[in-house]
Amino acid sequence: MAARRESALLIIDVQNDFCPGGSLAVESGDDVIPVINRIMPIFFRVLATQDWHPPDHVSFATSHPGRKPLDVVTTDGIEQVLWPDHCIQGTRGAELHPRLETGRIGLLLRKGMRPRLDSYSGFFENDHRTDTGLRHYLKGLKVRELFICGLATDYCVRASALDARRLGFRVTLIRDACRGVDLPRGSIEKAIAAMRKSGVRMIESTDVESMAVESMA
Ligand code: VGL
Ligand code: ZN
Repeated sequence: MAARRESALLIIDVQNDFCPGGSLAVESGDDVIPVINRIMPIFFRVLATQDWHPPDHVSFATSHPGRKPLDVVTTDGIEQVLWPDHCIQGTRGAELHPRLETGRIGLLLRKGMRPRLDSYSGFFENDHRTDTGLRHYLKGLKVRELFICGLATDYCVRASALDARRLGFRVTLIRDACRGVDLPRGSIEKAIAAMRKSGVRMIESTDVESMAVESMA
């Protein structure tokens, strides 16, 4: 149940660069903000991630002469989709969106900080080995269930949800509190299917609200 101490809300990458006007804008990305603000108070714990890249990051097309955004390269044996420069440490684009209420965020975890290694997931970087520490934090607090929301459904939300399942958490995706890039086309749908297959439950934010009412009744 949503209000239990063993469950937490994990907000992925609600940053200016992923919202309209940003350098890697997700269509209607900012529509998730009022939804997330509304459900945050229901949760005993709220955590958030922040994509936080150095200026010459491996995921930027500009770091690979002759390449353009959405090209795929292999670096150090890892397939890397190339993106426009985004979420550069210390820039306005990297800040959490100003309308996102941050008062109840207990942990803000930055990821993607290594110049040559990207990190979509909040748990492991894209080598699937380098640990961000998030699982130890959650384990230490006896969190067993995660409700996940944010940007982008087909990249960082997907990777975080799949890793959380692999690590044994119960995982629920709050669908109307997520938006995706959908590049290449169809990738949101594919991401939803992959998450479902791994055992991620799909709900809407109104379901969270009614669960909380039930649990307090
Ligand atoms: C993301 C692409 C590149 C995301 C981050 O937050 O989903 N996508 N960096
Ligand atoms: Zn990134």
